[in-house]
Formats: sequence, C-alpha cells, structure tokens
Amino acid sequence: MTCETNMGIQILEVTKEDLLSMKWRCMTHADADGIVSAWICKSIDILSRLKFPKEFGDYKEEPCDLMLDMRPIDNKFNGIVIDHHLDHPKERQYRLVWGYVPTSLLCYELFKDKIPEDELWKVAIGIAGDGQPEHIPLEIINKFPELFYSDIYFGWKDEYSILLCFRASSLINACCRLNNPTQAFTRLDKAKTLMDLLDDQVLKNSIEELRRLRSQVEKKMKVIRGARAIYIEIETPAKLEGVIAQSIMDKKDMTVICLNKETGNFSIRGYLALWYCKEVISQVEGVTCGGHAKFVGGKIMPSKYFNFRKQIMKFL
Ligand SMILES: [Mn+2]
Repeated sequence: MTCETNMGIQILEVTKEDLLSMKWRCMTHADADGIVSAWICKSIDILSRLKFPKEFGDYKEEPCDLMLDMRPIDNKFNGIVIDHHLDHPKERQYRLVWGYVPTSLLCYELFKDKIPEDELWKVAIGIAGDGQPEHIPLEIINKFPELFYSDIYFGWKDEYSILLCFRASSLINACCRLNNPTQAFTRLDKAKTLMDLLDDQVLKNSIEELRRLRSQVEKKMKVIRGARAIYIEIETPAKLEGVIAQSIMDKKDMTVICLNKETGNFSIRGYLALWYCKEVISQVEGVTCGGHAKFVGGKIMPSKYFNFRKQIMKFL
C-alpha cells in the first residue's frame, strides 16, 4: 500500500518547460515564504530580476512577468503566478500554479531536481515561515535533521526553545518587517549552511532592532477586548501588526485584529480570521483584505479609518 505524501500543486496552468524556457522579471512577497520561493527560482537561474512590491500583489510598480506568493491586485496581470493565497478570480489573464501549501513548497515540487542539493534546507525555511513545518518534505528532513533541533534560551524570566527552522525564518522575517526584504534575500542567498544563516550578524541585528521597536510599540498599543475577538491599534513604520496579533492570539486564545495606524496595514490571526475578512471587513469600502485560514492581512485607506473601526466594533 502506498500513501501519497505529495499534496502540493492543485492547479497547474503552465508547464515546467515553459517556466524553464526563459528568464523572468519576478516580484515576490516580502516574507520568508516569498523570499525562499524567489531564491529557488534564482538558484535554477530563471530570474532576470527580483523586486518586492510595496503593496501586496501590485504588479504595476515594476515590469513583472512572474509573481510569487501573492495574488495580483486584479485579474488583468498577464504573466505567471505561483501562489497559495485564496480567492484568485475565475476569470483571469494570468496563468496560475496554485496549492494549499506554502509557495516555497510549490516551487520545490516544480524544480526539485534542479535546486542545489546542499542548499535544500532553505526550502524548509520558507515553509516554516508560513507556519507549516509539518509540510517540509521528508527527504529534506532526512538530509538536514538539524532543522528540527531546538535552540534553547535561558532568559531572565523564562526559558523557551524554538525549532531552528523557525529561528531561521524569524531572522529572514525580521529583516522584512523592517522593510528590508532585499537584504534578507541577499543574506539567504549567501549562506551556505543553516548555521551560517543562524550566525549572520546582519540578520541577528535585525531581530534585535525589531525586538526593541516591538517593546516600544507594545507599551503604547490600544487594546479592546470583545466577545469573539480582540482589537488592537499600534503605530510604527515596521510591519509589526502580524507578530503582535499572533502573540496575543497565542496568549489569549481569541481571534486578534491588529491595525497599524501608521501604515494602514492590518493583520488578523485566529480561527475567525477568514470570517472577519469576508463577512465583516470586506463590507467596508476602501479596505482590501485576504489570506488563508487563520491568517489574514489587509490594508485600509487612511480616510476609511473611522468606517473600518465602526464596523469592527459592531462585530467584536
Ligand atoms: Mn506564503
């Protein structure tokens, strides 16, 4: 009896040969999954350039024919998209590769025989970055078991441990949250081993800087607790809304909506994330949001702040 462990690609509107046949102008999501996906494409030499859009899915900022780990802002994009976010339009001009698993894993499945074998541990970092290390391919775990070793800290307050695959993705994500995804990509590309990456001083400094900013932000954040969810407002140029929503969700076991008033970006984490996105927030004009189960992100126009807040309060 066999048991299918390959559960990745669900929609495949392009052939592998097409993808390998030219060099693409790529735009990718500025997070660990997006960066690793782009690294996979770079490692097999199919990229002519790489950019990170300011707005999720905005292909109009730069010439682009390959989009990774994002849903284009509209259906007129006419390149290729490799992605796992929900709600791609049925009518679309782009060709899609789609699955339920992180984009890094979709890229791995397409190109696995071409990726440098000694650097396959990088694939795991993208998958862990989207919170799904259970999807790391077994052959990668066999080759790099240290991905599941734990880093153990003895802090002043409590002791905690973190898997090295998570530690690595948080180093990459820290750089991205400080609005420096290009630097994150360069450091990942440069690292030859997982230990190189974990020891990278530039990335370690980013984590420290982010920690400092976060504690400043947390001292000033506004928190409202409702029956179903917790609503939080923060103000910072860094992308901290996702981290803060996640950590409060973990502590309180409630869905958390966190709005960064300075950037207009918000994150929702928790079981009701998609419900809030589709049933509550999408009803407000001037607000965009999307994501996957338990993880939603979005943006509001500054002028829509009061409408947004009113709608959230109604359904908190
Ligand atoms: Mn992703």
